Order: sequence, then structure tokens, then C-alpha cells
Amino acid sequence: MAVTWHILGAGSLGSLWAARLTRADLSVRLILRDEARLDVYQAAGSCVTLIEGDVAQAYPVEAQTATHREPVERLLVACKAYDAEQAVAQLASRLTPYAEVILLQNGLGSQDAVAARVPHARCIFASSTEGAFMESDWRVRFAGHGFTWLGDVSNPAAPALLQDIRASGIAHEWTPDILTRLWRKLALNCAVNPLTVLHACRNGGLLEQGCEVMTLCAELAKLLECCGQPAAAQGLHDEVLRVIHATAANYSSMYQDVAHGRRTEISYLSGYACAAAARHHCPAPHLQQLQTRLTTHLASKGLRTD
Ligand code: NAD
Ligand code: KPL
Repeated sequence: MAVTWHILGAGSLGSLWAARLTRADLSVRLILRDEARLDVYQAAGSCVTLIEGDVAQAYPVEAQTATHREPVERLLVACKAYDAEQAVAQLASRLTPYAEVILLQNGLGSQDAVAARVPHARCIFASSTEGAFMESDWRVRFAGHGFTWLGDVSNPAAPALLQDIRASGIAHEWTPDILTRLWRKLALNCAVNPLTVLHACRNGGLLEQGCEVMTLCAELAKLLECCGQPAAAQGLHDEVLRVIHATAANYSSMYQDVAHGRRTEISYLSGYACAAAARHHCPAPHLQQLQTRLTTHLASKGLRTD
């Protein structure tokens, strides 16, 4: 029998997944923040609109809040890293004994925090290079096709939910090395995102900061080795340069968060890397200095530094 997908967070990725799962005739429920948001959603027609190029298609998706009583067997957590633990905690009592929880958060730290809150659930970590943003409430633009890796650090067996993901046309792969993927992406984000904020530039602008990027990559590669992630360290600098070239015209996600006055995921990116460096007694002076410059910059803009 088909398992219902509950999607926690109707932002960019949550809406993108909700639309594609619904398009594949799967049963989907959005979990919204509170009754007020639910009222707004229902008044707008209870639909999520997916926009690709100049085509917009609305998909009817049922919604509810965390206080609903329906059991949750399959949960996609699509909140920001800093909201994930609390958001999942609100649902813990609804999770069935063999529930599966997919964590889409960028960076590291939030996944372990969530897993500790729901020890009986199977937590599947994901790392995605897809790009989406909300054009307005309940209208998501699929801005960049990408790939999503999924894996379970404590159980290499592929779960049945992959069939639904395949049926939904979501490019993905099950991997036994999800931690390597997450660490690699974290290092990439640490080398690019803070510098784009501090130099107020597009990713391509970092081509003029070659020395700083190279020094950071060398430190990050050492850190990955200290943290038992040598595979994630391989060729890091080359990949960072490749990504900078390939996304030269783009603004990084952290740049965009700061530009829009939104809280960043700094604690789960460079903050997490600095804490790991301290824990492993791995010298990372440039990374620490970058973190100090970044938190000072965020504070000067009135933004949270955690
Ligand atoms: P988003 O801010 O667009 O969406 C998050 C949603 O979660 C918001 O609508 C928010 O209201 C909701 N939310 C927060 N707490 C909640 C709660 N307790 N109950 C219900 N809803 C709650 O964020 P996003 O861009 O979709 O990013 C989600 C995660 O995916 C982040 O960690 C991000 O770094 C990662 N990611 C995003 C993209 C992208 O292109 N957007 C790509 C790769 C990875
Ligand atoms: O993932 C990214 C982001 O902007 O968050 C890239 C494009 C790789 C830059 O770090």
C-alpha cells in the first residue's frame, strides 16, 4: 500500500518535493507552521504551484499542522538547519515505530540533533545540488536541476521510498558515503559562501581572491583529514575552482540570505567546521578568522550570528 509523505516546511525545497511527488500520484501532506498559515494556504486554494521556465503548474496538496493526529510513517524535513530539530520534536509523538525521516538540510550538525530527538526513526541524510526559490507564497521556481544523494550512516540497505523518488523524476542516488558527500559540500560552502558575503560579490568574483580561496581550501582539506574524511578532502581546491567557474554569475545562498536580511545557516557551515577543528585540535587559523569576520559582518547588519 502507498505510504503517505509528510513534508515538514512548505518553503523552496519542501514545495518542490511536494509538487513532484503529487505529480507522480503519490499521497502528500504539507505540515505548516501553525493554524494561521494553514488558513492562508486553504484560502489560497490548497495548491502548490511549480514553475519551470515559463510553465507554471498547480498541484493540489493537502496540508495540516503538527497538532494533527495522523500517524507519520515517512517524513521529509525541509526546514532550514536551525529549525529542523525543534520542528521534528513537535512531530515526534506522531512518528510510527518504523518511521523514515529524510533530512534535506545543508551543512552538518542538524542531522545528528534531529536523530537524537527521534531515536526510533530511521534517519536518512540527504545532500542536494538542486536549486529552488519561492516566487511568492505557495509558488516555487525550480531554478537549477541538480542531484540528490541519500544515505543512512547506520544502515546501508536501500529503503523502499527510493521507488517513490524515482517515480517522481527526482535525480538521485543511494550512497553508503553520505557523510563524505555532506562533508565535501560543507567544505565547498565554507570556501565559497562566507567570502562572497565579505567581498560582496558573485561566486565568480572570488577568482580575484585566488590566494584566500587556496589557503582556505588547504586548511579545510587538512580539517577533513583530521575528522576522518580523507575522501572528502581529495582535490578540494580544484573542485572549488570548478564550482566558482561554473556558477560565476550566481550569488551564493549565504550572500542571498544576507542580502534579503534572512538568518544564515552559518552555525551548520563554517561554525560547524570551526567547532570540529577545535574538537580535533586541528589548526585552522584562516577559517577561524573568516568566521570572526563573518559574524562581525552579520552582527553589523543586525543579523543573527548563530
Ligand atoms: P526555506 O526557508 O525556503 O523553507 C523552509 C520552510 O520551513 C519555511 O517555509 C519555514 O516557514 C518552514 N518551517 C520552519 N520551521 C517550521 C515548523 N516548525 N513547522 C513547519 N514549517 C516550518 O528553505 P529551503 O531553501 O527550502 O531550504 C531548506 C534546507 O535545504 C536548508 O538547509 C537549505 O540549505 C537546503 N537546501 C536548499 C536548496 C534550495 O535551492 N532552496 C538547495 C539545497 C539545499
Ligand atoms: O552550494 C552553493 C551555495 O550557494 O550554497 C554553491 C553554489 C556551491 C556555492 O557554495
